[in-house]
Amino acid sequence: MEALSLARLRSEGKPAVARALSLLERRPGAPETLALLDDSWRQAGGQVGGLTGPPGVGKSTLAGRLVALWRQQGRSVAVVAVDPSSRRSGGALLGDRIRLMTGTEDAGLFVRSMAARDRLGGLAALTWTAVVLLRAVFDVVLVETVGVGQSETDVAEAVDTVVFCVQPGGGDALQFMKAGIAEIPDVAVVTKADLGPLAERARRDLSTALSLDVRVDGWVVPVLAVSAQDRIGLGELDAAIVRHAAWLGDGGRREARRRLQALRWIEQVVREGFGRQGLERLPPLSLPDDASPFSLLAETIPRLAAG
Ligand SMILES: Nc1nc2c(ncn2[C@@H]2O[C@H](COP(=O)(O)OP(=O)(O)O)[C@@H](O)[C@H]2O)c(=O)[nH]1
Ligand SMILES: [Mg+2]
Repeated sequence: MEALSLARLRSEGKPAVARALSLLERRPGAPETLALLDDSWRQAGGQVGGLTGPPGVGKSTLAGRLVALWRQQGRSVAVVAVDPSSRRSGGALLGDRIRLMTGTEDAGLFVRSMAARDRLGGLAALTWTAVVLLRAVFDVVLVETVGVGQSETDVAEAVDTVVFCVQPGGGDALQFMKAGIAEIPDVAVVTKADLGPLAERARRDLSTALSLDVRVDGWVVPVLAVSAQDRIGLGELDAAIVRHAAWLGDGGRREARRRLQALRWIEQVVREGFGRQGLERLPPLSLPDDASPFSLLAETIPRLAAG
């Protein structure tokens, strides 16, 4: 079969994209995979958003609404549901829900779920390469994680804009401060705003929690209330995401963020393949403007393997 190129993914659409993603999973080190990822890295036009927050907070429902909105705007969309538990159900459910909300056969919408890998850390690493590929093909990529443990920081290391979701009455704002992840969200959302005063109170708590820390990057996190059910605040959320994208576009912030993610990804892959000792032997990494992290890793691995 002819090699999968970005041009082919764009012209053949979803079936070719699905084949490319399974290539990433099955043959991550193959020359064909490397070529595809190098090209994707250099043609990274798409915006990448991430939805994170505890299970049940309303992420999938909100994802469905956002996707419908973006499709109405004429933007092509890829959705990735990341489920660190071994069940595939979460992602499949998301797919069903989104298809229900947007119509069954939409060539401009690609939905894919990723379940746990056997090895620790493997899922996050795979998610990132999938995101790199998808953002070269689609206008928007949305990643939904099942909010347990590591996944908040994992999603921050794969996307441009992290939308952090809490629900009314959950005491989440407090937990969130305790967890010390105030640097993670780029946009904060209280879901289920149709629940009334409880939602407004949660929004105030979250605003207060976030204002206690001035972020080093200088971005002021908008705190919004939305209801996916009653379609409240969706336009405002979209506008906040667009504003963050514009902010990232200023002074090369997006490229800097993506380069940092790339270096983290290399470290992750090295840790997975060579353990802690491998990491310690890793030479200091930097990624020049025109370099691809995939080629950098491919050059680094034989050196580590040689010891
Ligand atoms: N009242 C209300 N319920 C919602 C809203 N959005 C989602 N839900 C409900 O919350 C539950 C969990 O939603 P889901 O999207 O699966 O959450 P996820 O686990 O974060 O993906 C479901 O029963 C939804 O029907 C909303 O805007 N208002
Ligand atoms: Mg969900």
